[in-house]
Amino acid sequence: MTKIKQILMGIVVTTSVSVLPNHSVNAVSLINFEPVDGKFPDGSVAVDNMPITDQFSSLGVTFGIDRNLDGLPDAGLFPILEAVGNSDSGGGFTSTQGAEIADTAAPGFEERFGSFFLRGASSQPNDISLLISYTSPTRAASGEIWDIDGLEQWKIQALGADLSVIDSLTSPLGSTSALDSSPWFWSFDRPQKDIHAVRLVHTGHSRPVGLAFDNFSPLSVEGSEPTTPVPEPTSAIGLLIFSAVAYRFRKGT
Ligand SMILES: [Ca+2]
Ligand SMILES: [Ca+2]
Ligand SMILES: [Ca+2]
Ligand SMILES: [Ca+2]
Repeated sequence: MTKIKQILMGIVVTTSVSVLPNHSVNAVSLINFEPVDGKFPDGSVAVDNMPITDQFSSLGVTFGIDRNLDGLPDAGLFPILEAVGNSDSGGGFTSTQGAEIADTAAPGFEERFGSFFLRGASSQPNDISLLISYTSPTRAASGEIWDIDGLEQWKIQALGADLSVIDSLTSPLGSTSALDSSPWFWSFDRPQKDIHAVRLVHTGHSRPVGLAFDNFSPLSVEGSEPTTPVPEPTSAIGLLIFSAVAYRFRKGT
């Protein structure tokens, strides 16, 4: 075996072996703001009106408010955990389901909404600019804004490494959609992991205005995850190259 062939074989074998175990794709995680046994992943007890910051940092994301739109969380401003239902004066949105009931999902959406969601720091437009910052950039994400009605409209922005906008989605205008007390699903699915933060900005003319945010999938588009691990195409390519080189070597060419 010539030296070059030995090196080439080594490279191909290394490539194949290192690629093969990487078929587990993204971990499936969904932040629906529903505590497990009353608690969030950091061990804190979930209660109505509590500020949400780093309770989900074990999943690689932290929550803040970006009032000045610089891509960084503003000191002292936090989104708020809100209990479904009209239990206190600090609420998220007004539902017109039957009567003026606060924070209540439309019929058929109750289970999807659960018991908690995320609202803004106040009902002023700048105070509901939710910012989700990543520890490591992601390729994809999805989530829901609930109860887009009246003059409400949103932009969902993906921020890059320098915290400038690299991708943007626009919600329907409230008055032209049927989203009262129900979710509007949005998602980013990009070719590479270049999303360093996601920001929600209210661009409509509703005053005052509320944010109702739920079912955030930080690392993938919810529902797109394969249920069984499948080998990546690169594994097959690696094996093909390996086979070809091995065949050529065996033939002594
Ligand atoms: Ca800011
Ligand atoms: Ca409530
Ligand atoms: Ca409340
Ligand atoms: Ca929920």
